[in-house]
Amino acid sequence: MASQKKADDTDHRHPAMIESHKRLDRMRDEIIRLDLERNVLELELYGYTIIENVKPLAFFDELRETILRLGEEDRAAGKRIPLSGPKGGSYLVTWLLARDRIFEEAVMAEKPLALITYLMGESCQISSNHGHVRCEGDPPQGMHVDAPMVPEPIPSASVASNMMWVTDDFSLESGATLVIPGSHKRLNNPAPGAIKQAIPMRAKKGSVAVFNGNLWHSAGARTMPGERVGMTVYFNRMYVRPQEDLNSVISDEVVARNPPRFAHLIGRNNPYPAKDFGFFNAKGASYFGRTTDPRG
Ligand SMILES: O=C(O)CCC(=O)C(=O)O
Ligand SMILES: [Fe+2]
Repeated sequence: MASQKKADDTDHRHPAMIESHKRLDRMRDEIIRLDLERNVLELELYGYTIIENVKPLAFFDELRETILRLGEEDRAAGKRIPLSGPKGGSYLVTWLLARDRIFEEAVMAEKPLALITYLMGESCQISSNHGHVRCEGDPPQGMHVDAPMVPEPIPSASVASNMMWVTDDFSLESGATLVIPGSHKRLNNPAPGAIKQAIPMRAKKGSVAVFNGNLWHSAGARTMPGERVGMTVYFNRMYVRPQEDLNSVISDEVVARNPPRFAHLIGRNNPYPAKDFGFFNAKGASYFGRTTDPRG
């Protein structure tokens, strides 16, 4: 194990380095405990992987219904966020984690979170939690990486990565996310026309896809009636600004009813931006220390 000290006392590592090696050990132990070795290989080779049966189907039904209900609330309040221009039906439902308790359970689901941790280290945080409702007739989204504002070459240790919760079967016709396997190694933005090389991320309802933010991808066009509902939990490294400032809207009561990592994930431990430099959040500052691992 990386963190193990030698018995003969020849170990001169800095305490922060030992801590960072312990983080590697925890990551390895989790991947093995949860049987995710194949998924890690797929993340390396393809840039994405699909975990099936992450929760009972009833949980996915409830997620879907809740996203549609909140989307309806947005529409009634005149605040719905269209995804496909004024005539299109597709839309985004934002701030989910702050709007219903079911999303707390989703973001803490062990297997997808272990894979996100593998990609970005245990210090990563949630950037946003969105419902993506895609309707028949809208064009596919433009091919992109989930690293907005990051200049090329995009760092190979991804600054952001994503989970896609599959609350409707994903197929070409239903509007599955389109991906170009292996493109996460290119470390740049997709070239025009790249979509021709893409394949749909086929997945059964009840699955969660985890993908490297450097992967070239887009939402596909739905060509059948009805709505494709998917839910992203989008993560970023501690030094990246999140899309949603969840820390400022989630109460202490919600933090207290969740596992300790929840607080970190929503940004409670982040020392930045500082209100008062007399105070540094000790938990967050522990990640200032030296490490050999690009995850931090
Ligand atoms: O809805 C999808 O399938 C993908 C959405 C996406 O990649 C995004 O909004 O960044
Ligand atoms: Fe994306």
